[in-house]
Amino acid sequence: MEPVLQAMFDAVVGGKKAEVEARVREALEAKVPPERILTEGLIGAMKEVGSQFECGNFYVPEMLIAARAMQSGLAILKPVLVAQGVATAGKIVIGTVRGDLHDIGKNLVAMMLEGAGYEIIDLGTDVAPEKFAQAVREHGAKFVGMSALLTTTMQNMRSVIEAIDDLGMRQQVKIVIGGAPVTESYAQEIGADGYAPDASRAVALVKTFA
Ligand code: B1M
Repeated sequence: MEPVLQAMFDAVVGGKKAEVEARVREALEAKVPPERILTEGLIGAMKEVGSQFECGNFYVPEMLIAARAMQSGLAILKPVLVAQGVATAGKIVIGTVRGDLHDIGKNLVAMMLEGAGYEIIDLGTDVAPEKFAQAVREHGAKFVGMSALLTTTMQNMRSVIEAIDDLGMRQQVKIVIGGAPVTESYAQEIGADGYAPDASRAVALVKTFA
């Protein structure tokens, strides 16, 4: 890994927001491809944070500070990742499901979809099933994207599909799910239309439904 990416990785793990921002700018100026900045410098560091948490070296505050540092780096990268696509490809209601506060992956998926020309209605985190369903109706969305990072909260994805069905709108939307504990077989089990393991494959999947 280039020194600038290694420095960025270390700064995210250490929760050093200003340092992360400086390294992202430096890497962009040095013409490091944005995809490598994202996957190696930023996402790679969050995986390391998760490992440190699992071994008991990090606690929730360290995880939170690292997440904030990562997000400030992402904010600088966003204009580069998001192409100038005109939002004509359809509306997508997206959110992290009830009980779950993790939003970095969801934000990344939203950002990549926006770059692909979709209009994003981002409901945020800890979103109740009824709120997803109401947003589909209110905005006439063609797609729903759900994210979950906890094995406990991924169960709430099923409730969102039921809530959309209850409002009689299941046939008008394609439902895509993702997040670390989510799998293709889980998507099939709950009746979602598809699963994507990462943000770029989420875009590719949504495009197949166009
Ligand atoms: Co939490 N956390 N966390 N956490 N956290 C995990 C998820 C965990 C795996 C850590 C660990 O133990 N190794 C673990 C879950 C265990 C489990 O359920 N199996 C865990 C835990 C236990 C918890 C708490 C319960 C801790 C506690 O309080 N004791 C608590 C729960 C709070 C809650 O949600 N109710 C908690 C809290 C937090 C923070 C708030 C401190 C913070 C989140 C801050 C934030 O998001 N704003 C946090 C963080 C940062 C993490 C880790 C370290 C990093 C997550 C992340 O941002 N990854 C995480 C460990 C890990 O994942 N290795 C961990 C980077 C991000 C780009 O990846 O979100 O996976 P990810 O998204 C990817 C793909 O999954 C996919 O594309 C993205 C980009 O490639 N994807 C989709 C995601 N959504 C998609 C949707 C799609 C398609 C693809 O379609 C719509």
